[in-house]
Amino acid sequence: MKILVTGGAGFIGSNFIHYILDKYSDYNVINLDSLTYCGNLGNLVEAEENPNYKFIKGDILDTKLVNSIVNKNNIDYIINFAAESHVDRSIHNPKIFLESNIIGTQNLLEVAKKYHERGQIKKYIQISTDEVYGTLGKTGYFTEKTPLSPNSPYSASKAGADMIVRAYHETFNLPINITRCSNNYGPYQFPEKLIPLMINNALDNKKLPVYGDGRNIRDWLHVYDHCTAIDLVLHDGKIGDVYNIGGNNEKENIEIVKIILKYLNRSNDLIEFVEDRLGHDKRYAIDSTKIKSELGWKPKYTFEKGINETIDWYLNNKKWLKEVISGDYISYYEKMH
Ligand code: NAD
Ligand code: TDX
Repeated sequence: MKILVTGGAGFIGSNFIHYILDKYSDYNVINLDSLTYCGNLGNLVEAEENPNYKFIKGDILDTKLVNSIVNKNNIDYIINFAAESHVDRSIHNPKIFLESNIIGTQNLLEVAKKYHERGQIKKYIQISTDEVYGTLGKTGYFTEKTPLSPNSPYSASKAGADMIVRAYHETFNLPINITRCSNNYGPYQFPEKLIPLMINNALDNKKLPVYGDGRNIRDWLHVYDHCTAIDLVLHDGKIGDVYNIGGNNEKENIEIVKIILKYLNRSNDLIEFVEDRLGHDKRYAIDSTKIKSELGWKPKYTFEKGINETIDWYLNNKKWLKEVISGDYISYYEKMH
């Protein structure tokens, strides 16, 4: 297989590249990433030494570049991780979300379509999110049949992307899959997201900003388990289908923050309740029956094991953390908090 991974210098994409290179010694991976504020080649140090891996700096909006990469490297699978991914940033500056997430996706689809018609591209996979379904009340789960009802500019842009992926399948017979995963955590996550932000602040004895009353619920999955699910969809996913991925680990944000503080032996006094996020979705919960029963997916991590390992990872990778929180991160953090 020759796989074009886009957005592979980000959190999930880099974990996926490590996973694929470790598992399949005969697969080639090309990583196309424009290295935005959260794209980081420091996530891929080991991959750089692997002859089956190549990095290309560039934008998924650059049609000519994407076209030439697919052509020259005989790419047969495209997996699109590239996106603006942070809800808070989408509230402050929505436009770039529409550009990268929707137009960028359409650009990749157009190239995929061209090379599918030539018999080269076998499948296009869109990495989407449970946030496209909107928000849940106290009960119920998102299934693949739940209507899309996104609430933030981020989730609206991801839903728009999903719709255009679906349209390329329905209209042009492009072989596609869409995966919709719940909140990921694990190594290499940029510390603007809840878990690494709280770990980083606790280590620095800084206040931990909890939005609203801290009772919003997310369904957490270790990034490794997301990677194993994408691997199954890549090989066995039924053409045209959507697969939900989630770990049945529903937690209130405040619970997570307290778990982190306890593990790091810091006081709950560091918690600071701050103004709520605009349009803050109350609860996400994924029904992953389909991927479990059709593709045999089974997550490996319990939340307890995953979060402890993740906190240890950040403790053992202070140099990585220090590098990503220098520069732009400081001005972003000061603006937001
Ligand atoms: P991330 O922000 O850590 O990484 C995104 C990567 O995409 C970065 O390396 C960035 O440089 C790159 N990128 C952004 N715009 C680009 C462009 N126009 N051209 C080329 N590269 C570009 O995000 P992540 O958390 O790793 O998420 C990856 C994907 O998974 C996203 O599509 C996101 O919507 C989806 N997702 C994330 C989660 C989660 O919990 N993090 C859950 C479900 C789905
Ligand atoms: O400082 C904070 N304080 C806080 O209370 C931050 C950054 C977050 N929160 C809350 C907001 C959410 O309820 O924690 C929860 C998780 O927030 P994020 O880490 O920003 O994730 P979320 O908004 O749930 O979106 C994530 O999961 C789905 C990813 O960022 C998306 O890319 C993915 O699609």
